[in-house]
Amino acid sequence: MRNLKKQDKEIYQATMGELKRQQEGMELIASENYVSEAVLEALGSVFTNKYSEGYPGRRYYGGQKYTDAVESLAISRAKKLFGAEHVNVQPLSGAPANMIAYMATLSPGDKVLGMDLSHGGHLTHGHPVTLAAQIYKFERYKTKADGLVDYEELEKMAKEFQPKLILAGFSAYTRQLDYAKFASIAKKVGAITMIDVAHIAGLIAGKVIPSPVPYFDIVTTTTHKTLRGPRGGMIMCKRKYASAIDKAAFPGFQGGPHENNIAAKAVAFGEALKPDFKKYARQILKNAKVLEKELRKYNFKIMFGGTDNHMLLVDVFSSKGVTGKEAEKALDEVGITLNKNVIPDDPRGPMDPSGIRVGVPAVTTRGMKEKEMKKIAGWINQTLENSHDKKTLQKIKKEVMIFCKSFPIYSSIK
Ligand code: DSN
Repeated sequence: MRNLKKQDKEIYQATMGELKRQQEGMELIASENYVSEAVLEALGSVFTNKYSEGYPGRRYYGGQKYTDAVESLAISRAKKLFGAEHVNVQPLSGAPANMIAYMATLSPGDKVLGMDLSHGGHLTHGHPVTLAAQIYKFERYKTKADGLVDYEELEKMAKEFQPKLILAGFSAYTRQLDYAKFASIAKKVGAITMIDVAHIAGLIAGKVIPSPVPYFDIVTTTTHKTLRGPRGGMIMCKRKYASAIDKAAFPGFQGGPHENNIAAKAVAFGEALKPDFKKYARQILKNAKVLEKELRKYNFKIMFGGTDNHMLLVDVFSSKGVTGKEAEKALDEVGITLNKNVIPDDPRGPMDPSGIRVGVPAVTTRGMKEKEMKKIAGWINQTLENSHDKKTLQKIKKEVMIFCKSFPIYSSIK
């Protein structure tokens, strides 16, 4: 980054600080990952200079030879990766992707049945603070005590509520969804089906968990979580919804697409099509399982009955007497980054909930395996059992830093 270094010391220093933080810290935020240097290069490319409203072959401005090429490649690679009938790679991120999907399928006032936030759902699936909740009418289904979605209740709610759209997908839910059940309930009430796979897109692409693509009308995702691409969104859908989705993305909801980001998506999809990505996805599942087993040994209460994907929701308040906020802070102090999270029907508030969410996609990218998961579980336990003991936290911090340095990332960036 020699130009940045010469021209803008403040931004250069902040960037190097963040690089060091990522290199020396243990990243356990379930929605984060490390992209390849090729993805970073595409993201920082000259495509950032270009306006390209419209779609390949039908743009509003001239000079689209290369933007058309990268966007077409991104689309065809995504289609191959997920077996989707239609793909739109323009959504700027997950929240816009969901808004675009709502806009393409619903009219103001229409009803949506989505997953409750405290049971693993996402803000954009109808939380009252969002714009979507002001435009559409959301009802929310929950999970049962065994951690699985309550499909009986979902069917009952669908019959009573008569939603136009049934929404599956999540931000903190750790179990495999029964896609066929969603599709059959939706069919009974004549609802459109939508699933937000932002968290598990990489596991679907790596073919280590079942794909919802054949079952759902609309599939939204981000590209920067398990899929290990640049920050961004994407929508896949059945041919029937293609034109409505494209129109809702542009001109309905967004302006000019970010072609540098789309180029980086194409690079990431190219990587995900390679056999190594399957190995990566398989290792994510193994790592999450080992982490679950180890944390149980330390008497942590694991929510939803365990994990079938890349993350765990842990009730630290009932297990260790520390709140989610205290746990996040103490772990931050030792260089382990994760987020506080509500647990189902959390008796505590969202700013200081009972739980933490722990994810393994980033550490798996660094090459950490089962053996390393055992160490991580040990550090989490030690930290939370000694959260007020500065000396112990300092000792753990040093160990975590030395450990992370032995799994290097971005060593060529200076
Ligand atoms: N931060 C992302 C997640 O964790 O799901 C999106 O909100």
